Amino acid sequence: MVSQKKLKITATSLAIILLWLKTYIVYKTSFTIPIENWIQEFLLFINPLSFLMIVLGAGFFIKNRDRYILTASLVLSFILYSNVVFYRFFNDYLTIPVLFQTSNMSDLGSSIDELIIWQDLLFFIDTILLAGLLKLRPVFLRISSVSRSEKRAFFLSAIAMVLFNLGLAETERPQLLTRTFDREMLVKNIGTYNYHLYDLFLQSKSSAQRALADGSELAEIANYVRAGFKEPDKKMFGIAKNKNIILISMESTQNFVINQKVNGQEITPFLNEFIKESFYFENFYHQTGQGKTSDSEFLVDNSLYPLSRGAVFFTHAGNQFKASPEILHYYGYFTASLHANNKSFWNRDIMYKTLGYDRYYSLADYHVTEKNSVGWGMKDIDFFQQSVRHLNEMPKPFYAKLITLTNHFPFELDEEDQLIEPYTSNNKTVNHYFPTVRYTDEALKLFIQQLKDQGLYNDSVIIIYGDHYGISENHNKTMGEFLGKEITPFESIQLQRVPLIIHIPGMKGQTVSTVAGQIDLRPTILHLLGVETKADIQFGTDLFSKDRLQWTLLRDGSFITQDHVFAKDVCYDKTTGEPIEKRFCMPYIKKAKTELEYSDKIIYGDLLRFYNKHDLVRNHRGESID
Ligand code: GP9
Ligand code: MN
Repeated sequence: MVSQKKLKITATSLAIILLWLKTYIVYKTSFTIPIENWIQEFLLFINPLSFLMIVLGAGFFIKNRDRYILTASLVLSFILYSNVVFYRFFNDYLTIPVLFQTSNMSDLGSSIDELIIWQDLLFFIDTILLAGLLKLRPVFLRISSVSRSEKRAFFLSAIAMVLFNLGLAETERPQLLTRTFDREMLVKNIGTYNYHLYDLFLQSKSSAQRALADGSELAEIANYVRAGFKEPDKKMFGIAKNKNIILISMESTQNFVINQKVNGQEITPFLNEFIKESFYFENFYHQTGQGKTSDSEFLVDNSLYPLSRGAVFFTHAGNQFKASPEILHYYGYFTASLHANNKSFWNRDIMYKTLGYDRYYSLADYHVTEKNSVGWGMKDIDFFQQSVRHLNEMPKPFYAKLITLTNHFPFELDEEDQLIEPYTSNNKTVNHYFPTVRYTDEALKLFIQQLKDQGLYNDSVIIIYGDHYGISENHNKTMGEFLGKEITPFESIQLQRVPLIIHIPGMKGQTVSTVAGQIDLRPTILHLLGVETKADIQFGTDLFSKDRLQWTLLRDGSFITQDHVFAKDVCYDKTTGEPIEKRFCMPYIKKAKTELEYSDKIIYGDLLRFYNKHDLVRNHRGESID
């Protein structure tokens, strides 16, 4: 009765098990995927399974099943192996745009010999084994066929596996697919194969929209923005020519903390003083969407609106833009972004190249230890301290953006860094927000001192802005208690104000109440440096322009004018905060719709590719491009 001792298995299951185990071994040996707890380890282990079940299960419907299984195994092994080779060089996972980014690929091409070693044949060992087993059908193995009910059970378990994986990933990493566009996080949670499917979906969607676009749409948009162009203030234009620009993005910092106390203690003692010697914009709004920090970066550099869903840093990193780093590079500036996080987070490594940054100082450029980290990563004080060294070494003049991190949800802080007591309510998030804001304020104080010590302070325009809200609408009740007023939709919009502080060496401080948003920073900065933007496609207006229209538009279509706020389809009187007839907001409702539509068209259609580099250069030489 030899046959009873035979291991009974289907060819499909055999291929799945081999590929599954191999993928997990490759995760553990060829990639560096940080694992914080056993759930993450478990997710990593199970994440290839559902995809493999579906792909190999498709073989049930194919006549020559053995050949299908072998081909699938070979193709999947090849995809996995390509990722390994790419990772050896770039420390990142493959994306479709990257495959077409020729400069990246030529970097890889020149060192391909060093990246491939003969031991790599091991990556295909399971396919070879599978081929052998299928051919020889050894005595210990009985490769059985599958009945109709077994097939049904198989696919039901595959679907259950997909749901289980996604459900667990969502609890471990909320809003994984809608907002956390970090490749490492995606691979960790949904697995390398599903990640490629997701990437393929994003790619085909944006290619279709791009393919249908033509240059004529740009002409209409150009007419609109140029008609709205406001001349810069003559006194301010070029006032900071050849000075460095130091942009500081303050994580999750809303404007209500400025000149505000908690438990009788100032939340931002340093900034409260610093605004006295700077231009302080008290009606400055963030305009970000799901792309959060990355959206704020996009707004600041491009003066375009981010997208209503997804992060443009992720979905349209292959587009052409005319971002300020690219323009300033042309003017002899060294342009850099400094942020002590994983370089692929928010797809920054790729998007920064697209935006024309000369250098990205990311995690690898910082000495990050357990001691100098908290919450999401490196503590702000240490980040600034190490960043000063980078600033010192940069060619001058530079345009450098520094992105803080400590004041990130869930607002964790080590005991020794807690300079003020938390707020006392039954809402932990709101309570802990204040000590982390206070910590970043301290970090800024030390940073400004270091700039002075290094002789950089007087040669630099320092621009500090909040990237987006830190306390979401879910906490309106506690916020209402803290501020002593009910948080209506009107107040909610007012809470979207973030600090904007512009310090220009030699200029006196001033509080400016113009209604403004992050979209206005690009023209403001370029004009301060003496760069014309008259012919550019941008939706913002110079903050110092005397003719500014008092208006700013948020990504969800809400807007703020001198006298009104429009939110959730209701027009509010700004002085009373009470709803009034919609007709008062009417003229701006149309403008809001047009601007968001135009900006989206530019991004989805990649329209700035029709506004070519040659024009950019001529435009900035002051020549007409029409
Ligand atoms: C991550 C940091 C925070 O690098 O910029 O991103 P957020 O979650 O605020 O968009
Ligand atoms: Mn942020």
